[in-house]
Amino acid sequence: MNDLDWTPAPLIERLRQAQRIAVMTGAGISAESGIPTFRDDADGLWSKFRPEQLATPGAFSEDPATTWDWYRWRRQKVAAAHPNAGHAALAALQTEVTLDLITQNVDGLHLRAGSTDVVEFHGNLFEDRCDACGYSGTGAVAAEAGFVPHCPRCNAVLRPGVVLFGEMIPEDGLSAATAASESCDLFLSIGTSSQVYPAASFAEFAKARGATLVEVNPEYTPLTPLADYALTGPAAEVLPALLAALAPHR
Ligand code: BV8
Ligand code: ZN
Repeated sequence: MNDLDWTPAPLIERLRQAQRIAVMTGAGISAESGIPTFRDDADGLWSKFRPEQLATPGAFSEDPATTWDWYRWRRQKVAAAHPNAGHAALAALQTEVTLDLITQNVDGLHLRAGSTDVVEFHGNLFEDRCDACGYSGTGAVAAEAGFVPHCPRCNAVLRPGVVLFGEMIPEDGLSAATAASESCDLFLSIGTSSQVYPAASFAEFAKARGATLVEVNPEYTPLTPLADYALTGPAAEVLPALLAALAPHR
C-alpha cells in the first residue's frame, strides 16, 4: 500500500450513506489480470490494431478472418486470465450495498469474480452471434489462423457478440445503464479513459443530476475534473482498501 490515502474519511462516510451506487468499469480494472487495455500501454490492443481497422462492421465484413484472429487471440488471453482483487472487491461490495454494475469490458471477469446482474454494455467476447438468424452460442477460443465460423443454423458468417464501433448499443444495456445513472446517489467510475460514447456519458449525467462522482484511475482522464473524489491508483489496490475501510461499520 503506498502512502496515498485511498480511503479519505469523508469518502468512506459518503459511501456508507449511499442509497444506490452505480459503477462503470473499463479496461483498466482488468489490467491487473494481465489483459491489455485499449490505449494506455505498450502492448495495448489498439497499439497493434486501430479500432477502425478491426472493431467496426465494415472492417469485419471486408476481412472477417483477420478480425476473428484478433478476437480469438483476445479470448485466449482472457481465458488464461483470472479476476483480480479489484473485481473481487466489487463482487463483495455488491453484497453490502445496493449497487448497479455496468461494464464496458467484454472479458466476463466481473461474472467470474462473482458479481451478479452485470450489464455488459458492449457485449461479451465469448459469444458467437449470427446477425442473419439471431443464433447465439459460445464461441471457440482456439482455431487455426484465418478460421471464420459459420452459423450452425443458417450457415451465415458468425460475428463475436460484441458491440462494434458505429453500432448501436443494445436496448436492454442502454436502458439499464440509463436507469442506474438516473437512480444512483453515488457514481463510481473505475479504470476507464472515458473516451468512448455513450458509455462515458453516464458518469457525466449522474454528476449533473447531483450524484457524488468517484473516479478510480492512475491517470488523469476527461472525467477527473468532474470527480468529487479522484483516487489516482490501481483498482486492485484502491477497491479492496475502500471495502476494508467500510467493513467494520456495516
Ligand atoms: C454508437 C467492444 C450510435 C468491442 C467497444 C463515428 C462513427 C460512428 C460512431 C462514432 C464516431 N465518432 C464517435 C463515435 C461514437 C463511438 C465512440 O465513442 N468512438 C470513440 C473512439 C470516440 N461510439 C460508438 O460507435 C458506439 N456506438 O455511438 O452508436 C452511433 C451509431 C452510428 C453512428 C454514430 C453513432 C459503440 C462503441 C462500442 C465500441 N466497442 N468494445 C471490442 O472490445 O472489441 S469499445 C472498447 O473501447 C471498450 O469496450 C471500451 O469501451 C473502450 C476502451 O475504453 P476503456 O475501457 O476506457 O479502456 P482504455 O484502454 O481506453 O482506458 C483504460 C483506462 O484504465 C485508462 O484511463 C488507464 O489509465 C486506466 N488504468 C490502467 N490500469 C489501471 C487503470 N485503472 C485502474 N486500475 C488499473 N490498474
Ligand atoms: Zn444464422
